[in-house]
Amino acid sequence: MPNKQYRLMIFWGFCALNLCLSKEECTVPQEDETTCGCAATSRRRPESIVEIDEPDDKTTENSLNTAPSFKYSKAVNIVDDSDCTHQMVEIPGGKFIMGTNDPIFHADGEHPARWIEIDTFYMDAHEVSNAEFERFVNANSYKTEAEKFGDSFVLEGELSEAVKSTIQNAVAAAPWWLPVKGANWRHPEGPDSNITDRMDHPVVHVSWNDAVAFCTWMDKRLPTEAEWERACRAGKQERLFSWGNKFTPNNQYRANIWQGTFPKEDTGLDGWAGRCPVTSFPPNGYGLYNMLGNVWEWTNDWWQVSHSPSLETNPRGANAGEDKVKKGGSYMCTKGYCYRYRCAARSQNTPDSSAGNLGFRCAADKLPHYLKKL
Ligand SMILES: [Ca+2]
Ligand SMILES: [Ca+2]
Repeated sequence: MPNKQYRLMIFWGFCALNLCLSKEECTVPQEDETTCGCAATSRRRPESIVEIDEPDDKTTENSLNTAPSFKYSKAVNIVDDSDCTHQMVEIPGGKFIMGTNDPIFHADGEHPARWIEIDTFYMDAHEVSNAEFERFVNANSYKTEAEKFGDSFVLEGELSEAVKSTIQNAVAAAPWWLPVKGANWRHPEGPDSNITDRMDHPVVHVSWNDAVAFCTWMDKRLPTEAEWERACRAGKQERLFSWGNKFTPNNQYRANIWQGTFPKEDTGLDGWAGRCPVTSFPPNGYGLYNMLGNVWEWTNDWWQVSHSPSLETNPRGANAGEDKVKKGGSYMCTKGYCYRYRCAARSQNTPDSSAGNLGFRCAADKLPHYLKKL
């Protein structure tokens, strides 16, 4: 029943907003760096995995979300198979400026600012949740790539000491990422974790291939990078964020990122240390939640870093490549490490890669028959 779904979304949003607003401006590290490890969690780059010389300091403060979280039982969040909570928003077609002439990361190909023309399309109002992904898995007996490979990348600080002690390798460019056996969407922080109380959180440890399978089953598809950026900008021209250029207007957080010293401690000043429910924080001008922050989102495009400055209509990225584009940054981003929670920012991973800060949302040319217009 769409009404029931809509009420559920409003309820999530209301609860989350109460917790997330009225926080102080975050203090951001000023370190200038470009290798935050955003793109380091790739399966097909085995040279990026190195042996850990010595066990890390066991006194490292665990930055797991220890704040009280909203409790939602599975039963509350699982609806009939005929029901789909994943509402979509109509994104108006037209011209907009994609990219920026003031790139933070030149190597990422954030530039140049160029005019793009996009047809009207539909975008999921929020990141795909665990509840939604579970319905897909149950209906199709689907196994994610992380489950087939047997592991996925998890932030070290989120692991229990027991799991951490079993790990011998780390990502060379970003040693806070550990390949963890048994980490997958049901066990996002390793085999001794679960999602029972986080069914309204974004699904993570899903590869691009998993995301495509889900969207296809939902009679949807992944957005192109241009569509994603159009949706992120929500009609605002040449702004850093969906809402403007100030990250915390009126001292209110609009996105879930990291506060504190990365990767040691996430103070959760924005209300969340770790991932948050998919309808937390105010939506952007198009009604889309968490386009920036919370989890990175896969797009359909192959990665490329040079772009034509000329007007393009419905661009679809490179014809082929090794990596797919992901957008929006995640709860692990800070200004000093991975200042990529900006609409123009981008990063990449191989299509079979997965990590604890990488999810997705779907797009569609037409509203699927089972959804009603918001
Ligand atoms: Ca946060
Ligand atoms: Ca996001």
